Amino acid sequence: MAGAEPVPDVPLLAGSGGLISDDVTLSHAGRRAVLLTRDADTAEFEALAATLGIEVVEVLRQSGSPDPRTHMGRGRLESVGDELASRRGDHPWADVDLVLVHATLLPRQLVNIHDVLTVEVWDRVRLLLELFTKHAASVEARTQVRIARLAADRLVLRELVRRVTTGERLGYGAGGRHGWRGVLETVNREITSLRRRQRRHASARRERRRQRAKSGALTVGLAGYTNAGKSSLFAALSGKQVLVDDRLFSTLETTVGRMQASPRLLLVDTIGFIDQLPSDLLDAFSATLMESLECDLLLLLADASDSPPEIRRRLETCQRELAERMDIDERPAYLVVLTKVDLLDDAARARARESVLELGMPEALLASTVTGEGLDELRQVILNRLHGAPRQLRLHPPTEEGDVPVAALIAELYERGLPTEHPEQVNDGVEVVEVECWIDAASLGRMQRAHPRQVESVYDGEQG
Ligand SMILES: Nc1nc2c(ncn2[C@@H]2O[C@H](COP(=O)(O)OP(=O)(O)OP(=O)(O)O)[C@@H](O)[C@H]2O)c(=O)[nH]1
Ligand SMILES: [Mg+2]
Repeated sequence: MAGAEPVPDVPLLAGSGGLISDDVTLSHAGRRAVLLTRDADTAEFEALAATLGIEVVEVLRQSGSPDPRTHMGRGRLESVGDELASRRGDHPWADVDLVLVHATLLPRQLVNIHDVLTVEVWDRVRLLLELFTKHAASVEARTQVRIARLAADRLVLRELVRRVTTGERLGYGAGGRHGWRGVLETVNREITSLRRRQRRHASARRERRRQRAKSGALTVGLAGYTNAGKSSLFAALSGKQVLVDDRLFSTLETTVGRMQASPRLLLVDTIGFIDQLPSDLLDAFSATLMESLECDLLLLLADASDSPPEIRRRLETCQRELAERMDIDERPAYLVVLTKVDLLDDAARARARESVLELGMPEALLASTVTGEGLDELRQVILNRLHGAPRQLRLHPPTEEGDVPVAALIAELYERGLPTEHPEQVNDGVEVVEVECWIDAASLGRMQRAHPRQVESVYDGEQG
């Protein structure tokens, strides 16, 4: 505990970080902000802010290389600070109470900028943290977000402690040496206890995954940039309702569902990627993410309605994240799926496909969850990749004690695999029934052992 020391005014700087209370659910909707940037393209950053309901009233650009102390130039910052300090009611910045900086700042830079501007300052990390806090719906996701927030706050606190220790000028009157130290200790303790809780979540998750693998189920993970359409595709293939929204990072937790008509095939929807997601933040979500990435087949999604350079950039981000998270021999086989193709004409589709090939990735499949285009083909390709070609099975009617009716064998086939079409009328007395069915070798073996004489494999694809 910080003891009797007043809790210093960190939250202002830390984007109302984890320090105020256990449960930060501040809404930022309706806030107005000024955006400072050294880059030309701030569209994605502004979209992130808009997702929180924050309006960017002005974008101030400054070219040149970042200042190591303040990122933006000192002079520029001071003029923004003066403008903020002297504004009146009719000023376009009248209601601005937030300055966004389009960069991932060092703690030192964040503190220095705040010293000059004296309003709340968020960099990219802060913005993402707010977004994740808002969207975290499950206990596990909330734990993860809180760890990430505290970890970010801790960096700032360390900087403040360092300043006090080295006797540097202090922008924050409230916290003396003991004040910051006390808060830092509280934060450290809380992180430790949250990490313990998170490890419990992670091991429960691992156990569920182990159980699934043991039952012989195969998993198909969905991955892709945020807003690529993962949850929509998951819902279309599994029939399970999940949150679909045109906002960034709608999904922060992992949902598992069965692929329709293929009971032993599990789909896993999860959090999306974004360029330069701070690794602290993504690390907090690592267990969640890995549940989707450690799969038998990965669907790598890209929004086909993005421009070709944007498609490439986003797919490259996914590739990079995968490479960072998994060794090359652990990485799953994958398919590229271009989503939202209902929004594209033929020429645009061709360009989108071309972008995928340019990255050296395999030919993409096209899909739309709005029109349903491509979904059947996608299901077939998934089944083919996981089970090989469908097998031709011959089901024999019962002849001896212990044998079961052919109808029961068919029911079992639906449970263990997926017949390509439902067999015609079954006459259980006499007739042998031929069925074409996707089924993996292990499941077929189990069936054959359970029903000796009755399940004959006529042609079992290429798996021998
Ligand atoms: N036109 C069109 N829109 C789609 C399609 N699929 C998804 N969308 C829209 O794209 C937006 C994002 O879809 P989601 O399924 O939530 O995307 P996500 O990848 O799960 O997003 P996050 O969880 O936020 O990372 C939503 O507004 C969807 O309605 C599609 O096939 N066609
Ligand atoms: Mg989603």
